[in-house]
Amino acid sequence: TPFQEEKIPELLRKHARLELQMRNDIYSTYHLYPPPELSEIKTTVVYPATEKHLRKYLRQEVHLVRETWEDYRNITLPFIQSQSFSLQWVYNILEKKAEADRIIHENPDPRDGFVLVPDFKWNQSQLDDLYLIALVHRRDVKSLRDLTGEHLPLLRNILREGQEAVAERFGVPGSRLRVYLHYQPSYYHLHVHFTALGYEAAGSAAERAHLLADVLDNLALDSRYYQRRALTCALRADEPLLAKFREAGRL
Ligand code: M7G
Repeated sequence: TPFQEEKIPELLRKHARLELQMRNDIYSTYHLYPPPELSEIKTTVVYPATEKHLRKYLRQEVHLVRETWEDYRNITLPFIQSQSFSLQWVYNILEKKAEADRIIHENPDPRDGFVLVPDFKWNQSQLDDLYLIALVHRRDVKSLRDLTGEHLPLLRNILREGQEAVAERFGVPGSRLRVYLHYQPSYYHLHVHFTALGYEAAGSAAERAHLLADVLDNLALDSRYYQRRALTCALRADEPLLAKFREAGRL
């Protein structure tokens, strides 16, 4: 986890063991062994893990695919319907069976409402790597691809209420937040990522992140925008979906 600023002096002062590597003029390098309370490693355990989980966390080359709407219908959709990660953890949050005490904000409307919780990648100890996710209540929207003008009220609620809730709880204004969707996501239940602007979270790069404010504008211009245009997806070399694109001669 990122160091908390006020702890840095402690690292260099009394508790830590320092072993000099080299010194030259005003420069020196050390091996530093921080005391246990300053050497936390945030750990996520997936147990039992499926083969798909193992693949998700293994280092792999990534390839870009341009997915047209026809590709989505003929290749991606049948694939995600046949094998995607279980959404049980999402339903547990929506039904308050898990993480209920962590909810930052909820709009309970079944159609246009959502729940905002800290992402499990964030330990909430410091704002540098602030990361929350908004999970929509409705269960019929898989991803960016399904969005139409019909979803504008829902998306506007997420952007406005999400920003307000983060400002109120964490003191981070909307202008300091990156609010975006992933395409492709790992979990096909619509959700929106909220990260600190200064934090380059995995998945915030141009080939995967779609800013919610831009998505709103695109849908306001053309209700079927995301059923008309091609979308770029970054697929891992070992991902069966990439093999499907290859088989179809799309790569
Ligand atoms: P994604 O875009 O579907 O995929 O985002 P990614 O994991 O490849 O980015 C799902 C988001 O939900 C990620 O940011 C995950 O860290 C987060 N997440 C996943 N799980 C299983 C949980 C969970 O159980 N609790 C919480 N709070 N967040 C989770």
